[in-house]
Amino acid sequence: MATEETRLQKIARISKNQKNIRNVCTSAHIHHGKTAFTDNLLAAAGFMAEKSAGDLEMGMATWQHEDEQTRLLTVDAANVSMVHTYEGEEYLINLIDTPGHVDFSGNVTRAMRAIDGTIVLACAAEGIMPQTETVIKQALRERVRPALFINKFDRLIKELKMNPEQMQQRIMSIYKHFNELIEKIAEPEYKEKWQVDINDGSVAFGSARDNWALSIPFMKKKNISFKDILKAYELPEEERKAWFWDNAPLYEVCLDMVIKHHPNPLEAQKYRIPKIWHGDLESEFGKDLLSCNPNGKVAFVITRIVIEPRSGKEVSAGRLFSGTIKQGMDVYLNLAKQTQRVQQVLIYNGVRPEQMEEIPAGNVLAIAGVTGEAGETVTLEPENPFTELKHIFEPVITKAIEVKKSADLPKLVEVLRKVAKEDPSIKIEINEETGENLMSGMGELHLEIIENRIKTEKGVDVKTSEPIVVYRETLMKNSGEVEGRSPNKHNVFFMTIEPLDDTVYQAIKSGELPEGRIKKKNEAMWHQLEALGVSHDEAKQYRQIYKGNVLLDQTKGIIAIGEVIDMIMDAFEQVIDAGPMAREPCMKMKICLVDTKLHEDAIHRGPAQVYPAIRETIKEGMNKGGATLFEPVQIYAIEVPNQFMSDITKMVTTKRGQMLDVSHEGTTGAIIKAKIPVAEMMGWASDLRSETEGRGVSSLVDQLFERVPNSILPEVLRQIRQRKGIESMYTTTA
Ligand SMILES: Nc1nc2c(ncn2[C@@H]2O[C@H](COP(=O)(O)OP(=O)(O)OP(=O)(O)O)[C@@H](O)[C@H]2O)c(=O)[nH]1
Ligand SMILES: [Mg+2]
Repeated sequence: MATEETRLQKIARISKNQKNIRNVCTSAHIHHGKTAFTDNLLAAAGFMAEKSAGDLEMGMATWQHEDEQTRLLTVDAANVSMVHTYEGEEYLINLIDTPGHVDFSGNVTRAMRAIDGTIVLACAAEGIMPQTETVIKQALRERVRPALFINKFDRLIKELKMNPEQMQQRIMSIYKHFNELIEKIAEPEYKEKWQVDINDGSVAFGSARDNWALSIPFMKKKNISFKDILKAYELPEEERKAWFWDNAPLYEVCLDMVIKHHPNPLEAQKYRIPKIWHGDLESEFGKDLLSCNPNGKVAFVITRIVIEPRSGKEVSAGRLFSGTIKQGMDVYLNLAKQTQRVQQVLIYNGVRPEQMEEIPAGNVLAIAGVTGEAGETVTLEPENPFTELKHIFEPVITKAIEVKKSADLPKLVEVLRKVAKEDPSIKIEINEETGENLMSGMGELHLEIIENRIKTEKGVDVKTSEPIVVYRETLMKNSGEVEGRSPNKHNVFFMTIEPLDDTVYQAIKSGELPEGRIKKKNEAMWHQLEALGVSHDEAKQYRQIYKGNVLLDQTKGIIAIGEVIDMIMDAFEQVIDAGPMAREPCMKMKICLVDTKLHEDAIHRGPAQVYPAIRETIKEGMNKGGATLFEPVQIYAIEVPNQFMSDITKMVTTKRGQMLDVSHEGTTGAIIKAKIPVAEMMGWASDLRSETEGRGVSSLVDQLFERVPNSILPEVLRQIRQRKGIESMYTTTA
């Protein structure tokens, strides 16, 4: 006798029907309502008690860490899956709820790899904010298609007391602004095609917290007007809830939008793969990826790792682009260059990962037993990996971290390794020599949360220093030819160093130009470089791209070059990681090996000879080329009531900041765009609060590196060197 299908069985069944899968995420400016939205969708799909859905105090279903509940904000991306019926057919919605705070926005970058469509939420009262623009950038970079949900509509009624006409105007203005951003940011092919359309249901509006949504087509179909919404808000609570549930159900309007407007994996992979995988599309593997072939070769990309605190088990969530992943399968990790075994295959049932025997291509899922890193491409045999998962911002705030009890020291190194794995936006530097461990993050809150998790979740008692800024070393002009000899004087290297072209640098920073050592005859990369304005001859000389710097081999006819090139690259990396001025990382340099004289005997040109020679040559070149320091600088949009304008202008200037733009919001407020060095940003949030009686809000718009002014350069250098206990290496000529 047939028994009733469980919810898990239903999810498993639909997971095999790729046409009926939608992989999506929420994305928005901080606190625009993503988690309330996700919670209410889960509740409607029967995964949690409806009563507590979207209720912050009761706890969001997707908040898996205590700190999220205490601070009432999302830190980690959360995967959930649910089933929705649309026009009589069942669909599996794999949804990732992403954090809005810019410190955690690396999670958004990574989630975008796993999904094909995003629901961008925008608060009806605040409108499109700087972080809204950032998430649109993050989506379009991965060819993820956006839809728009204008949230917190109730604020237009309760706080802004708008009439139906004003409401309509507000919606139209946010909708227009959203499309302008798509027009501005999208690749040429998608500028028009991916505009959202208020008349076709790719725009919805409503209240995630109050669990309702509408779109223009839905209003027409059900004959609902803006007046009806106003009236609904006059009803007593229970009646209002019932009215919304019957006439404007959030889950129905929004999930219908997802199903209709967002692509299924079969459609999406056709155009996403060429953007995110740079291998041969004509190969069998390439064809499997393009067609999302469940019977093809396995291709799974890890986008998020969770380490279970008790068992230490690593669960790697991500997207299966091709093949069927099975329990017990041996797989190859292309970055780690290792074969490992998949012990468990998990699919999300609501928020809970549940074990399955196998899951086919086109799904967001998780595997256990494999210890990779986020961004890893998991296949059956060595393959060309997916492009690197590069976040738009780099971690620029650093703290030294140490244990309180020396017995905990070995544990700390282990825990720091885990922390960096779970949150790849955290950068850890462990210095065995000095014992100084550095932890860099996106901002002060980021570091605070991680430090707290090390204490409470990982159980290591640590203390941290005041925040430190990490600078970059670079040079201002072409060094001309410089030479360096190995300690035994038998090997000579001739080099030139110059600032790297901006176009190439930007392409590396965005991840478009992959980093790494370059094998001979990488024609795909030559073409890419030529498109960036590099000559064909020079493109062929590229040997390595490392942390925004490049190494070129321009030597001719040196027979033994193949035997030393790896050592040269090692030494190049050593200099880039710790530059000659203050052991800060280097950026934006083009280092060319022009010629070399090598000892005939390999024994006299080993690492002990090559490493110091290359390091010395690069150091000499940087010196000749006007070595200097760059510092991280952030651009903020600061919203303040008009009366605080002059105080804020003063505050920006005293922080070595620069006003870039001022625009006025209505008649009462202004949005100031200002550029401020990170070194001066410490305590910014509380300064802003006190200057504006708590009414100023600032959000990060962009981040860049700029030259440290000459007037303060000697002092900055002195401080870094003093902290690191290093002698001055040389004084700058810049
Ligand atoms: N008035 C109103 N408030 C809402 C609505 N949706 C969410 N909120 C409130 O906005 C705040 C943030 O809600 P969340 O759902 O946590 O927002 P979020 O976008 O997930 O926040 P982060 O993940 O931290 O960026 C909470 O106080 C919610 O109660 C809404 O429709 N109307
Ligand atoms: Mg949230």
